[in-house]
Amino acid sequence: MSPYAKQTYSARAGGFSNPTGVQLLRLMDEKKTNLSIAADVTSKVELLKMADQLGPYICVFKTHIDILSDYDETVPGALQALAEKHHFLIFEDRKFADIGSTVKSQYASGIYKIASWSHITNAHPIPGEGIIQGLKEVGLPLKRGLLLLAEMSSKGTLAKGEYSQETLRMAKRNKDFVFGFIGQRRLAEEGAEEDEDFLYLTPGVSMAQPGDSLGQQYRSPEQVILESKCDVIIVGRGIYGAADPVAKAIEYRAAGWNAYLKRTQQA
Ligand code: S5P
Repeated sequence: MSPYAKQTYSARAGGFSNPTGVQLLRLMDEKKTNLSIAADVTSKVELLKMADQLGPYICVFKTHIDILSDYDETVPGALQALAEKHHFLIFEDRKFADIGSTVKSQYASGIYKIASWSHITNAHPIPGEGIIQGLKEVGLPLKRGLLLLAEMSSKGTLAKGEYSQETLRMAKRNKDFVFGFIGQRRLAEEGAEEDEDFLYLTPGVSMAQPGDSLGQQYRSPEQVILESKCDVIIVGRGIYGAADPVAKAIEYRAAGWNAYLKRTQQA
């Protein structure tokens, strides 16, 4: 088994240089949760209500801020206040994918000014390493952290094989800023043991559905945490689409946490 997957989250914190990565690892053990909610709603009232109601059960609140139809500049402050109240990190799932110079402006400026309020964001490695450099110049002074999309949950994804391998190598060269991946399994360089620790945040999680009509593919919390040795389950419709989202979040949190306990207790 991966040498890192056997360890507790907080024991792994020492191997991380990015402050957001360290904070997340410690927070998960303190709060006993490896659940992230994908809050894909289009109204700010609903978004903030979700952050307040589900906040106690999650480690990361994942947003797509550009799908809000009534966004205004009070939203980031309100989200930050809830992050402090409930002790979670905010992850704007922006999926940057342009040249370094452009993503720098997209991250710092525009209507959303993502870097000013989101602890975590993510990027596709497709443009090459300049995308990390550009985002880093904005994010590192603010102590932010970046995730690279190494693999995707959707059917037919091109992010696989050598693409994922090169993504891992890019992350290794930028550990000050990149603390993990969006991915479906832990990665090691081909033919080698895992030699550096990263956090793996994994979407495509549902205990009820195998997928949706647009190519999403789901696995269970056990498959993600126990079999694939990922660290955080990201759940969207499986929670906010339920009749009682709080009860569902409690269920997913327990499933994710029990799988983690089993994994760390395995000899
Ligand atoms: O590979 C991916 C990467 C991401 S970040 N597959 C995904 O589904 N996501 C995101 O996770 C997606 O943008 C959405 O916000 C969430 C999954 O939502 P669900 O409703 O299918 O659980």
